[in-house]
Amino acid sequence: MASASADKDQCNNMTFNLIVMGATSVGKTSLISQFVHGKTKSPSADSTKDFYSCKITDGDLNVCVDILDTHGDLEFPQMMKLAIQTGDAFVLVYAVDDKTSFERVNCIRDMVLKWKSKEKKNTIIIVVCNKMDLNVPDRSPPKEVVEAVVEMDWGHSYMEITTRDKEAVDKVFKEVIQRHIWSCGGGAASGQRKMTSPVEMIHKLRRRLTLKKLKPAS
Ligand SMILES: Nc1nc2c(ncn2[C@@H]2O[C@H](COP(=O)(O)OP(=O)(O)O)[C@@H](O)[C@H]2O)c(=O)[nH]1
Ligand SMILES: [Mg+2]
Repeated sequence: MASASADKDQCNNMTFNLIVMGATSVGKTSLISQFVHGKTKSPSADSTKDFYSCKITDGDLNVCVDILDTHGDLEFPQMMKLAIQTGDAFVLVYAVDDKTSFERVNCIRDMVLKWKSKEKKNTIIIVVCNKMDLNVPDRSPPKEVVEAVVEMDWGHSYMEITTRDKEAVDKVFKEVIQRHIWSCGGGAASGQRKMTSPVEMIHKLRRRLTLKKLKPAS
């Protein structure tokens, strides 16, 4: 389904930016790694890489996806804002054994809606509950509550996975792609392409802000 090194010329149908967000250690990097490389790499082995380009084929469609792997708490609000504003779709991840990580998803969603207010209708958000292999008894919040909040109150897709299951991981990305295709409503057929790649901007901003942070106050 996915090929990691996308040749953008082959993406005759569309290109879009997908941002994966959530608290630290919920499995964001593992999710992307499983999708792109077919295995959950040791995150430390790949800690410097946070941007992936891949091509997804769905039927006749070749969709190029630029995936941004964010760090648990984006260090600077400006970076968080930039990441959100450049994203077309968002996968918000929480872990079934970490109650506060669902609260984090709630906060991130609020920020996404705030900073993408002009295109609210087209903003795709998928909420993913990860680490289902842990079989956590007495989940908090309970599954029924999460499903009701995410699907009925918020109107987003909700999926439960373990990043160790490639098939389940692929389904998450397939859902994103399908929602994107629907939201484009004919963009694919007309060969619509998005040319901007914001990831370099985010890297630059991150470097600039890190330098600023390191600079002693005068
Ligand atoms: N049990 C379990 N552990 C997972 C799963 N996905 C990721 N992890 C582990 O959770 C830890 C954090 O994963 P990582 O992908 O670095 O999380 P990130 O900080 O959100 O990028 C690592 O030790 C992973 O091996 C999962 O589905 N099940
Ligand atoms: Mg990570």
